[in-house]
Amino acid sequence: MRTQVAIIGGGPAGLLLSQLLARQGIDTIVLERKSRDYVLARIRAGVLEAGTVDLLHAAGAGERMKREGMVHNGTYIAVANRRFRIDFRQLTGSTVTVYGQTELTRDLYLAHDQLDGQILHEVEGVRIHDADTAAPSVSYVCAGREQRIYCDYVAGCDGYHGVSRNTIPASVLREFERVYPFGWLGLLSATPPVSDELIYASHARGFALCSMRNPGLSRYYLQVPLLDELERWSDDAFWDELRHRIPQDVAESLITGKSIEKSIVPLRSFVAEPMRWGRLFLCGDAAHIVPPTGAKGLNLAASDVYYLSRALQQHYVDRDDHGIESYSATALSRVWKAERFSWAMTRLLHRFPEQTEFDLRMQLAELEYLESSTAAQTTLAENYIGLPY
Ligand code: FAS
Ligand code: PHB
Repeated sequence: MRTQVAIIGGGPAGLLLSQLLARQGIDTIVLERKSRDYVLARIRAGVLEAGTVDLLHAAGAGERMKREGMVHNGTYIAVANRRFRIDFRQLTGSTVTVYGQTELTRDLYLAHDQLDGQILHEVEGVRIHDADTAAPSVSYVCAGREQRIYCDYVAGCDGYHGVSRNTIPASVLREFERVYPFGWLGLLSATPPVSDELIYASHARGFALCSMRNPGLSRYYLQVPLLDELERWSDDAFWDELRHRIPQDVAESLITGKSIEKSIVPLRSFVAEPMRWGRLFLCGDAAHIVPPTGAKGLNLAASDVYYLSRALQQHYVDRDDHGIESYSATALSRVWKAERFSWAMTRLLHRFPEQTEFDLRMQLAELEYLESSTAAQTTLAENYIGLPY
C-alpha cells in the first residue's frame, strides 16, 4: 500500500490531522491498535480552547459541538470555604467550550466516515522504518498478516505509550519529566452539575475539581495519594470527601448519584524533544503530557495538529518546506508555555506530601494575590483560554 502521510494513532490528534489533510486533498491512512468502540469509550478531557473549537469546525466536525457544547465565560477558584471567579471574557475577550473528548472523538470519526477516510483498527506490531530517509514506511500486523505502507511522511499520534517517540534514536531524543506525588480520582455521574462553571478547589485535605459534560452529566475529581486504590472509594466515600473540599454553600447544593465511571489517573509533566526526526513528526501525547489541572492535554494535541497540517499543506500545495523545517521548534514553543501553566496550576492548588509550613503560606499568599489582582487573574485567564497559535 502507498499513501502520502501514514498516521499512527486514531485518537483526537490522529483523527483531527487526517481530517484536516483530507480536506486539502492529501491522502492519509490511520493505523489504530484498538477497536473503534474502545477508542470511543475513553473518558478524558472536557475543556476546549477556542483554537481547538475552530479546528474542529475546519475539520467538518464542529456541528454537534456547536449545538451541545457549553460556552463558559469564566471559572471559579475555591479556597478556605469561599470562592472567587476569574472572568475570561472580561479579562481576555475569549471563552472556553465544555465538550467531552469522548464526544469530540465520536464527531471526528463520523466526519472521517463521510470523507471515506482510511483507518485500520486493531492493528498490531506497528513499526516505523527509514524515517530518516526520503522513503519511510510503516509495517504492521492485521488479521495475522504483516503489511507495509510506503509513504512520504509519518505522523506519530500514538500517545504516551505509543511506538513513534521511541523510533527517534536515543542519541537524538531528549526527555524532560516530572512525576507528581499524587493522582486524580475521577467520577462521572448522571447528575446536574453543582455549578454553572467549573470550580477548582484548594483545600487542606487536597485538591478537588467540579466539572461537567452537559446539564445532566457531571464530572468530579479528587486529589488522591499516588498509590491509592479505586476499591477504597465507594460512591458514598467519594461524595463525602468532595463535600469536605468544596465551599459549604456549594456542598449543600450538591446532587449526588451512582457513578457511571470511576478511575484514578497519575499526573506527570513530560516533554520529548525534538518533535520531528527526518520524515517522522510527533503530535499530541506522543510528544508531551501535562497534569490535567490546566485542561491543556487535548488542546496541545490540537495546536500540534494545526502546525503540522499547515506544514504538510505548504509542502504539497505550495512546494514550500519552511513549515516542515520549523515544525518542532514552533510546536515546542507553545508546548513549553502550556507545560509551565499546567505545572503552576498544579503546584498552586494541590497539597504536596513533603510541603513545609512555609510552602503552604506561599500557596495561600498566591491564592490571596490571585483573588485580589486583576493582573494575576488576567495572566491565569489568558493561559487557560489558550495562548495564541
Ligand atoms: P491519545 O492517547 O488520546 O490517542 C493515541 C491513540 O494511539 C490511542 O487511540 C491509542 O490506542 C493509539 N496507539 C497507541 N499506541 C499505538 C500503536 N503502537 N499502534 C497504533 N495505535 C496506537 N486532558 C485534559 O485536557 N483534561 C483531562 O481531564 C484529561 N484527562 C485524561 C485522563 C487520562 C486517563 C488520560 C490518559 C489522558 C487525559 N487527558 C486529559 C489528556 C488527553 O486528553 C490527551 O491529551 C489526549 O487524549 C491526546 O490525544 P492524542 O495525542 O490523540 O493521544
Ligand atoms: C474535565 O472536565 O474532565 C476536566 C476539566 C478541566 C480540567 C481537567 C479535567 O482542568
